[in-house]
Amino acid sequence: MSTIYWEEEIETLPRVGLESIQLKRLQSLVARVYKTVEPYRRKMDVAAIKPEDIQNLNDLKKLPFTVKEDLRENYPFGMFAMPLDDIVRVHASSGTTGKPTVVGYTRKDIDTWAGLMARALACAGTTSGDMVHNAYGYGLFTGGLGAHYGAEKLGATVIPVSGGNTKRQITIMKDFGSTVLLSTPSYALNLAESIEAMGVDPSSLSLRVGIFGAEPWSENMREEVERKLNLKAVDIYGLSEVIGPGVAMECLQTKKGLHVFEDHFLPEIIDPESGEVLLPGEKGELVFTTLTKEAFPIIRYRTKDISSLYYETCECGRTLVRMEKVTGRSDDMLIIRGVNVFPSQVEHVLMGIDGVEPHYQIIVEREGSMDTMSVEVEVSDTVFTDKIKGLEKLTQHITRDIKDILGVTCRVKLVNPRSIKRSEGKAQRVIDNRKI
Ligand code: DLL
Repeated sequence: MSTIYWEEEIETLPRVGLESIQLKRLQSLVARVYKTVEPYRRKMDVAAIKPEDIQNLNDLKKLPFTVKEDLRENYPFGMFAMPLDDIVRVHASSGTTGKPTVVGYTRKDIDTWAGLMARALACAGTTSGDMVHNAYGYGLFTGGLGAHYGAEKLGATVIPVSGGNTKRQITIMKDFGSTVLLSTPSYALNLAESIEAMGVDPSSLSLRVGIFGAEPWSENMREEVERKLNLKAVDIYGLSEVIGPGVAMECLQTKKGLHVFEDHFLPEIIDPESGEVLLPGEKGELVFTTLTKEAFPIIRYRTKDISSLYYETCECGRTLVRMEKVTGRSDDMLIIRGVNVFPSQVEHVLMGIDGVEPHYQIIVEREGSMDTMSVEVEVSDTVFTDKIKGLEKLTQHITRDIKDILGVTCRVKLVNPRSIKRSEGKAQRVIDNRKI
């Protein structure tokens, strides 16, 4: 398979060249932010760091971290580095608590972002000949418009279908001949299920590639979607605070780790407890510094996403560092009677068991001083018509595998096919009823 590049020179640049670009951009960013964004200046003054102290890339770690709380305190526009007059668009992501996080873009930022999304699409093998079915939500969420502008820049034909209205999506897919599907992985499954229910043969569709992201998904989930939709599924990562989708992208060649577009976003992995920078290959929290954004630059933003970085050159020829697929967030991690559990681990176990559908929900309760975890899992139609004995056996099988692999005892409840609410965007996997 030959590699399709959007910006071959930069994507394959030897590391020395790349690092020299990064340093220049970092120095100019820090100088600008110190001058124009009061909350950064205050933090740097407290840490006694001046822009001139950034002499090499290693000096990045002298700079204070930025956390979601900083954005909340300066809501809505207090961390913008440009006057509102120069801002041509805002997006926002809804937090679990209180106010949304607001981010802004200048005209140049929008153009940079479109270029990065075009690069991401090309990384997944998309060309100007593709019919891009964009089922990421349009609106304040960065997914829809972010992907849209990138696909247009690439010269592909975009279908701005957004999320929801699933039946109509399938008709469009069939009639327009969609070749590339963009959606959350949970919505891709929802689509797959409806395709089956409508009696459409997935191989009669023209889908070739699925570009899925915005939420964690396991390798087993990848196999499931690839099989059900008859396409190759690749992972796309990003977050509003950094730019939106198009921060890192898996290549179609290897589907092993996501290339970070590090000429624009400098990644670090830190120990979430101590804040210390970890070595390549070590797992920890991802931290990003933007190098080129005008309106909303961000320095050492703690994403809470868990990953690791590795620098080996990829078979696809790209020299850009790869990040391991994000399997969870430090704040998604459930601690059940002292055991750390990520929803994606539960998903991985479930997807490996026959008769279980990829629809599940984890419910956490506190009984007295004890935390309990229940997993509600949908079973397939064939299993559901089985005798009670078969269902009991399946329940025991799931309970045992979760215990063996995750080390935690949970209650498993099998539920009717199609009874768990389907996602149209990001799926809600965990219901935490603990009042702590
Ligand atoms: O989800 C941006 C995006 C849109 C990415 C479309 C990919 C595709 P936010 O709504 O700000 O932005 O949410 C960002 O979603 O910190 C991760 O926890 C999670 N996330 C995003 N991509 C992935 C992924 C968009 N590929 C938050 N795997 C991030 C796992 C992901 N988690």
